[in-house]
Parts: sequence; C-alpha cells; structure tokens
Amino acid sequence: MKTYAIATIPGDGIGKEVVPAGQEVMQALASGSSQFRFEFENFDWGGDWFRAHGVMMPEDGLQALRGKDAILFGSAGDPHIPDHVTLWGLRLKICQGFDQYANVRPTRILPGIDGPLKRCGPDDLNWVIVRENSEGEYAGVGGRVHQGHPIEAATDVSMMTRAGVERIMRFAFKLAQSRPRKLLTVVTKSNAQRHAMVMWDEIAVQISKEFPDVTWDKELVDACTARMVNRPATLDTIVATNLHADILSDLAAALAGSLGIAPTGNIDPERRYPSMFEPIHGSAFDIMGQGLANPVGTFWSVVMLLEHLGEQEAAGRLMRGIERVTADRSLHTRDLGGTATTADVTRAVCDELVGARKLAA
Ligand code: NAD
Ligand code: K
Ligand code: MN
Repeated sequence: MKTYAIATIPGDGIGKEVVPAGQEVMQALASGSSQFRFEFENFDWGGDWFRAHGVMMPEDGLQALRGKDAILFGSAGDPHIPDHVTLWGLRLKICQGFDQYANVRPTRILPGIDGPLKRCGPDDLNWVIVRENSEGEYAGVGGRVHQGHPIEAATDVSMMTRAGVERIMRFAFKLAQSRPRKLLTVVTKSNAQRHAMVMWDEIAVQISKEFPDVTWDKELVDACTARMVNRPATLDTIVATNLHADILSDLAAALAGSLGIAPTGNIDPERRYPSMFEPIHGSAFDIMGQGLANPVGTFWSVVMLLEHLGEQEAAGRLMRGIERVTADRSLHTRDLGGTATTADVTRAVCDELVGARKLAA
C-alpha cells in the first residue's frame, strides 16, 4: 500500500471551508482503496499567520513542504491585508520557490450545469488553458519612484526568457498532443507588445516543429475572448502568458457555469518539487463563513492531484462522483442557482464514492 504525504494549506476566506471538504473527499477515496492512503499535514498559513507573525508563512516554510508528494491549497487573500502582500507572501512564494511553471486549467461544462452561453452543450466547450506561471507580467520586475509626488512613475515589467517560454510552449504542445483533437491555440499580443510577445510567437513556431501532428493557430488575446464566447468549439488546448491566461481562465470558468467549479494545478513537470492544486477562485469575502462556498472546484483539483500522482483509477472514480452530484440540481450551491451548502455537496460526493465502492465490490 502506497502512502502519499499531502500538505494542506487552506489559507484564507472560503479556502478554510473548501480545503477541509477536499480532504474529506480524499479520505473517502482512500478508505475505499487497497492501493494507497494519505498522510495529511495541515499548515495554517495566511492572513491569521500574518497578524501573529508579520509574514504569510514562515521563512523555512518551503522546507516543510519540500518532501510532500503534493499540496492542496485554498486561497490567499484577507480583507484586512493588501492583496499583493497576501499573494506574493504565500501562493507565489510556493509557485516560484518550487518552479511550478505550468499552470493547467481544464474547463468543461459538467452535467446538470447551465453555462450562460445559449446553444452550447458539453461537446462544444472542452478546453485546457495552460498558463505560464513563473515569469511574464508577474515576474515581479519593476518599481516606483518619487512615491506620492506628482512626478511619480511606476513600472511592472513583463519579463520573458527564452528558456521560460520554450519550456511552457513545449509543455503546451505535448499536452495538446495527448488530447483527442491535438489542437493548440497560442495566445499572443504581439501586435502591441513588440518585444517579449514577438519572441513568444517565434518560439511557438520553433517548438511546433517538434510536434508535427499537432494542429495549431495563433490568436490575439482580445480576439480570443470573443472567440471563447462566439465559437467555443474551435478551441481545445490554449497556451497564454501569466496575465493573459489568468484573465482568460476566469472567463472560461464563468462560461462553464461558475468560478466555484474550476480547478487548477501549479505543476513542476520535471517533478523536482511538489506540485500544488487549488480551485481557481479566491477567498470570496462576500460569502465566507456561511457554508455557501461551492467545493466542486476543490474536488476537481483533487482529481488533478490524483492524476499527477499516477492514481488514474481513483481520479476517474472521483470525477464520475462529482459529475453524478452536479447532475442533481438539488445539490447545487447558490452560485449555480441552488440552495445546497458546502457540507451537503461534500457529503453527497463522499456517499457517491462509498456507493461506487460497494458496487465495484
Ligand atoms: P474570488 O474568486 O474570491 O470571488 C469572486 C466572486 O466569485 C465572488 O462573488 C465570490 O463569492 C464568487 N465565488 C468564488 N469562489 C466561489 C465558490 N467556491 N463558491 C461560490 N462562489 C464563489 O475573487 P476576488 O473577490 O477577486 O478576490 C478575493 C480575494 O481572494 C482577494 O484577496 C484576492 O487577491 C484573492 N484571490 C486569491 C487567489 C488564490 O489564492 N489563488 C485567486 C483569486 C483571488
Ligand atoms: K485559489
Ligand atoms: Mn486569477
């Protein structure tokens, strides 16, 4: 029996509600498996830690995570601490410290969920967005001079490196190649951003030669938003920069029904460090502490975590359990127009897993 060491970092806001729910579902899965078990260690880093210690996580925090097989994360963001402090002090520290350069964001319309797009069924919207997760617009390069004065100036430089773009482009082509349609859209803004994005386009052409069986095209990011709405079926795998993909993937989640169902993995494809899985949503201050958070994004993130561990059977079992629950509208949370609570949905998914186990036995 394999034992996987899993770090849980609920963080702030509804992260504290959905991560324990995710852990519950993982326990239910493991209790039905003779193949693996989980050993959890919880880290209560985030806004409360900041109030007590002046930092979002301890200086040696990465050391404590290094030996884990994977990390399940909630959200970093506290109503009383500036967002750039919470983001850079926790989530980005882990993503960058562990060189999780590939951020993968699958989007599909799950059974029972109505997206806002008319005439768009499950077969018309099945995307994976690959987000460059280590540099670009979020490289942290820039500064402010003459702060507070009329002549103040501030910059955030989008820094892209050849090595950084080559590795994310190769990752995206490989992922596209592994999917049935073998289709990749490279998102760009090389009409306006004439240095880094032009290099990005050149590298796309170069890497595409390694994947002759992948059909690919280029799309400007603004035009891509319209294409996602008007011609969703023409897209499959999408690769974009850190900022562009950040925005496109929230749009993607909304088109699939709710921000609350969308998962993501911050992945180190070379497996030098643990990868980190989380729902794409944030702390949701407006609903925190009320049992209204949709835990499906976290459950789907657990599916990605299991796939990353190589537990394909368990991942499939959980995904089918999630889909049976979303198909039942009485189990929709408020963001999907329903009245179910976080606990209702969690219990239903756990019951599905146990039921599936009984059927299989
Ligand atoms: P948000 O994702 O927290 O919320 C946006 C809207 O979606 C809110 O109306 C919220 O109620 C709703 N929503 C989000 N998740 C939901 C869920 N699971 N179930 C039901 N409804 C849900 O985005 P925001 O309001 O822009 O940010 C709030 C805080 O979270 C900020 O501090 C921000 O920096 C942080 N944040 C963190 C991460 C992260 O840690 N990865 C990501 C995004 C935002
Ligand atoms: K998150
Ligand atoms: Mn985002």
